[in-house]
Amino acid sequence: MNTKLESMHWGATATMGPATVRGRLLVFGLSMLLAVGLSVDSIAEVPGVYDAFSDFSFVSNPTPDGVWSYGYTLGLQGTLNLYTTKDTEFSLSIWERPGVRDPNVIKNETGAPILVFGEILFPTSDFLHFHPGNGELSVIRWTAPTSGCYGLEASFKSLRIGGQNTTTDVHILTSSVPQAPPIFSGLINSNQDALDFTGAIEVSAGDFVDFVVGMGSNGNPQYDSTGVRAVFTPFGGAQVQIEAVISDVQQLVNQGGLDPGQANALTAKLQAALQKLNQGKVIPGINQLQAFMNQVNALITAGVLTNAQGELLIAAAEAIINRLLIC
Ligand SMILES: [Ca+2]
Repeated sequence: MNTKLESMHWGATATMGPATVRGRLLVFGLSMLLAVGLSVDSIAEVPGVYDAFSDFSFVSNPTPDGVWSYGYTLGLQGTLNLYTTKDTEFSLSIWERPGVRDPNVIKNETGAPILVFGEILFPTSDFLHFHPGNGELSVIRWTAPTSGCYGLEASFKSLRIGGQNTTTDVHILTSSVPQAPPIFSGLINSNQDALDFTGAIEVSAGDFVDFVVGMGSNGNPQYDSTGVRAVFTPFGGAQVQIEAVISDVQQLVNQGGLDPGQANALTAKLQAALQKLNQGKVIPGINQLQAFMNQVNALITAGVLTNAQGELLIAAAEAIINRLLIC
């Protein structure tokens, strides 16, 4: 057993506790794919999506694109002190302070699960590990590269699968509302406990969102290995625009252009798009909008909708897709 870990209290055992090119170039590429009707489901790197796990950098802190940084504070809203030291114990990629294991931010970059001390499971996807110190909060910071609206999906989860329970407090803070209470706070009090946050967040370029872990209700950082997943997906005002198209469809019913069944079939796709976007899932939302456009085209072909009526709906859906891709 590793003595460094034993002495560092990161929570284990009975002895202690291309640089990704983002933005318009890739947006353009995606638009081209859409234009020729190819599925975009298979695109691994969705433009403008920021994922704490897949974007993790062991090259520099902050990451080379400046979006993610890893550090600690001495209290909620406190000044962020960046971790300056790297270690690779257990084949893990560890950001920490010189000679001090906790607090930290850690990724398993090996592609295979890593089980430490038979108790802490470092997964191969989704969850970075972070751990509080004795009073220090560990922080993963996302700095907004551009202004706009983002869907945020976040989860906190105890990474311990045995032994003593994880007891941590977890938070999401944003600088876009200075000194405001966290937009999310919760307590993890047992192994494999998980807490989820899904919502939309509006930011100006340079604003940050912090994912924070503290030592929890027992005031002790031992056994406090906590996983965090955070995915930002850009969208901008699309929900409001989709609601407007739903109203347009209803208006066509009122005018006698559509029967209620046809309208329901169209509205169902728009509602599904809304649901996906509210979950921060842009590409599935776009797929629903494309299904809506296909159905409108079929209704034009069948003579149910006039060209003018149909093209209005299609233009509205296209505008929403463009906005989703550019925001
Ligand atoms: Ca604790």
